[in-house]
Amino acid sequence: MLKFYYHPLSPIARRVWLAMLEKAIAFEPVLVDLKNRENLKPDYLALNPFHHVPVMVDGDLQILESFAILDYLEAKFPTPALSPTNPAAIARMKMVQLVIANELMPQLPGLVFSNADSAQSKADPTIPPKLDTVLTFLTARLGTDDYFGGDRLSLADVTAGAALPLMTRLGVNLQAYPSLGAWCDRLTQRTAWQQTDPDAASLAAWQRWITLMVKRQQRQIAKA
Ligand SMILES: N[C@@H](CCC(=O)N[C@@H](CS)C(=O)NCC(=O)O)C(=O)O
Repeated sequence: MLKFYYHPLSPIARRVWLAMLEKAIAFEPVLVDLKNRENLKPDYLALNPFHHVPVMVDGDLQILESFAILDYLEAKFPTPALSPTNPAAIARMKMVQLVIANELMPQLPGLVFSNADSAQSKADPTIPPKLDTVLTFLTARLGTDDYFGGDRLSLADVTAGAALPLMTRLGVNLQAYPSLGAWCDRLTQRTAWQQTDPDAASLAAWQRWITLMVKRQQRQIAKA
């Protein structure tokens, strides 16, 4: 059986988790305790020398990098399809996936940090300009469709959907992006999202931990 090394609060591991649930793939979950640095132990470093989750093990095959895992799952378990076959549609899907990875995710620690005292309050409607650029791009990509690929869920929704609904829980207000807000609501009604959504206490604990990490990093940069 597939072995899935993950942490329940990792939005990157959640991409893989969501895809497996949507495809009804059987897997054995292995929780990697990032807070207690289990990912720095030699056994885990042998699986992923970059000490990240997720990792997928299928027999002799060890796969790191969430997008490599998603592509493997799609090739091995093609039904139900989470990837289109039309070249332009594939390009549009990959574009959203990579914008999430390269433009949105680097903003997450800063959002966690700046909203550390107001998680879930949604009190502050201010969207930083860099985040606005991503949300405007995603709004344009979605258009009037239900999903990024049209009327069917794809890896673009899985990737964006592992991050954006979480960001709204951390205080990002999507009021100015109503179609994205409706898309978030559509996803969070799905069983896979409900099964993987962190509870409020775990989210708050994770937020405190990320805040500590960001502060530690800032102190190290100031010392250097
Ligand atoms: N490019 C990697 C990034 C994975 C990643 O950054 N995972 C984070 C959790 S969201 C992690 O494991 N952080 C712990 C660490 O780096 O020590 C992927 O897509 O799989």
